[in-house]
Amino acid sequence: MSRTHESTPRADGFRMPGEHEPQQAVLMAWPERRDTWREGAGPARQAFAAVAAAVNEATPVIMCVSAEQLQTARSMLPDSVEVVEIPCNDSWMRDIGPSYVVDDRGGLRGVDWHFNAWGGEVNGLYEDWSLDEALAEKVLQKRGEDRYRAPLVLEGGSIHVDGEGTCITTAECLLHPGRNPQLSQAEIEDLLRDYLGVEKFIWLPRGVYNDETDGHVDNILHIVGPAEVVLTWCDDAQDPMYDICRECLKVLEAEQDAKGRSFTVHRLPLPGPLYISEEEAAGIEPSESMKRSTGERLAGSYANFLITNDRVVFPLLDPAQDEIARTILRQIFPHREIVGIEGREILLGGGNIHCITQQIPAG
Ligand code: KQY
Repeated sequence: MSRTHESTPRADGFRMPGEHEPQQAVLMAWPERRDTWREGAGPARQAFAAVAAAVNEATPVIMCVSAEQLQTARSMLPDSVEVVEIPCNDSWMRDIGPSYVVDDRGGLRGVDWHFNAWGGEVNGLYEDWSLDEALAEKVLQKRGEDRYRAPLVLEGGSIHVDGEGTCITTAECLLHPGRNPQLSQAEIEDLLRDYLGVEKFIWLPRGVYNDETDGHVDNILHIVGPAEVVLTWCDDAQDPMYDICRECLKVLEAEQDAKGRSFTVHRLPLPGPLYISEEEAAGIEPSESMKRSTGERLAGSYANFLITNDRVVFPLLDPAQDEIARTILRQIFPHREIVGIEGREILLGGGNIHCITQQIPAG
């Protein structure tokens, strides 16, 4: 039985753990939208199934699926992946699922943020996000987990935490008028302090170039452990990413985490640059708000990986860079298996492996 608490996680002694901490399961949602996923979402389903299989070897996966897709999903997923009937408007579990918080006594609760399709009336990507908005509560109810309803529009991909009091985010996203225009930066920090149990905020100026989420932090940087991050890096001075990653590095070098430690910053090469091909663009059904045209720059990044128990599952995006990224990740995570999964189809939808997964901590 799930109960909604009127207090806040901080008041009740809860905090959001880092992704590097132990996990009991990983949530995902099955892709269907024809204006996000090409060719009726068939290739995306293969990609999601491959990610689910790779994650499931380290951590049990729970896949949320609409009634219409139950049979297809069941037939494409390993038997040990749990399939539950919970529909969504699109399939970015990081952004629509609960952000889990834990306490010191093994307690586990979910934070249910408001969701408005990455910008609502201002620049949202679709008009009806009611199923996405309802998903976190349905997941918590189904699992019998307690809930906090946070009075803030926020996607899980727009924050990273270290579990030790630090939150890294981007000003481009959290201060965008499409989210919480009535709140100041200080008021947003106050709410995040209460709902994530953090003390210290690091505000990166911008996320990856041409990212339709308004620069989610999870596409440019990943916290890999206390005071240690990977940052997407670009050495081509002609590329818009050149300045963006240097601005981020400057902030990280000038800041300390909540415990006063300076950051170790590992650089991950940028794949590509990657662009939508004519064939890919032709397979996506046109819609009002999501524009997909031939030659458009894709917001590809190796930083969009998932850390899940003894594995790191990262997107393969560019044969010229994939092995370099894998080698760097191996050095950063010597005790975890580094598994690469084809990420192109997920990237065409506007995100990658971190964006389609949401870990449930061990609690
Ligand atoms: O970056 C993410 N966490 C999600 C990407 C959403 C893309 C919507 N088309």
